[in-house]
Amino acid sequence: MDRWILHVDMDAFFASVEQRDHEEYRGKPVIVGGLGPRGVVSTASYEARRYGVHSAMPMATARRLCRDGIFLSGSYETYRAVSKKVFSVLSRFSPVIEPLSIDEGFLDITGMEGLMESRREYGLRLKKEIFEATGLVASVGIAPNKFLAKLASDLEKPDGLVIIEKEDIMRVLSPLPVRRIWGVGKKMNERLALLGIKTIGELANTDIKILEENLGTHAARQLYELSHGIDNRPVEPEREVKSIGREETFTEDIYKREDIDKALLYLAEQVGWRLRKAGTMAHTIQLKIRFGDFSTYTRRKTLEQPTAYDEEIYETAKELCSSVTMPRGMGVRLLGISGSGLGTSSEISLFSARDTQKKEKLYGAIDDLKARFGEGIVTKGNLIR
Ligand code: TTP
Ligand code: MG
Repeated sequence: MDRWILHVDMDAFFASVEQRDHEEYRGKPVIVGGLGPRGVVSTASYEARRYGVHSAMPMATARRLCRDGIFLSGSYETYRAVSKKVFSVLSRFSPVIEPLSIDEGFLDITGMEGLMESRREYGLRLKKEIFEATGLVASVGIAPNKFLAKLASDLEKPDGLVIIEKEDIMRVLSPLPVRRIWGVGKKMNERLALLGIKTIGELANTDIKILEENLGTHAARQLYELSHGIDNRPVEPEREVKSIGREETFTEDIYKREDIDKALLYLAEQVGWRLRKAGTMAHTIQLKIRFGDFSTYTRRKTLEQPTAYDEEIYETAKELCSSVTMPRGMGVRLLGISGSGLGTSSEISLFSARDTQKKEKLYGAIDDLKARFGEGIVTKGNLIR
């Protein structure tokens, strides 16, 4: 049976929620992100994108480009609640859903032809039901695989619905820049440019041997397949993300306990922020430590209750760290913290609801600050205690 995959991605998600909730923002350039001196843009409404504002841009640049913009720090708790509603609509459309982030996911709709008049009808209905449930607009792509479905949902954003039929694959792919291939980042883009390959069509027409020689077998084969629109990855409901982590190699090895603790706190805050951003919590905390001689140790601890809270992650990491014996006279070259055994917060808030609520409030405030001052500026322990 032919596979059919649907990818759905909300349009200008955070900004659209703000416009939905504040009539006075509608039709105006709305920019959500860190409002402090080092803040970055999380997202911008399509009105703001016309001024050249986009995600990950320094807020200062956005302010310069869009003087009349509405600048907001946003509210993560609200976005997460909306996200839940979106996914509950999705669950009515397929039993096989792979969430990719707070506002996008894949649905395997293979063999569901019986349930719909056409694939277009299916896509339209899904968009309509999302709108009815949330008041927000989504873009949808439907194609024979994940790569093409994700690409399709982006082709006519906002309010897009693009279906890529088998016979259209190469016509759609060929003119697109290689950057549009999922997984081709800046570096790969540059390496391909050195080979004179700019478009997906050019990549598809390049001898696989040349690719293998220049990019390594693994990457070459993968790119070759994707450039021909081939992608056999299944939609994997369980395997959303297995772990969320962050590590740091220091420019100079660190020796002092105090500096190690500081680094651990920084990492814990980053991991906590990322967990909360993904709307999840971790049951197991892992510490990785590498010394000056490159010897590397990992230690893990499974907590009684999952966490997305900075100080719990920090305390656990500190405990794990003290269980590693420092080789004499050796400094620490790298530290890493990650959380695994992830669960959605809805499963998790069943535990000690009261405690969780209190903490969620506090962390809502911390995340607001982070959004305002940028992820880089950490609130440090002061706020937590
Ligand atoms: P995206 O789906 O990448 O962006 P978007 O929904 O705002 O816009 P588009 O119409 O292009 O899909 O990300 C979803 C949300 O995740 C976004 O609204 C804000 C958040 N986000 C960040 O906080 N930082 C980022 O760098 C990106 C890309 C997204
Ligand atoms: Mg989106």
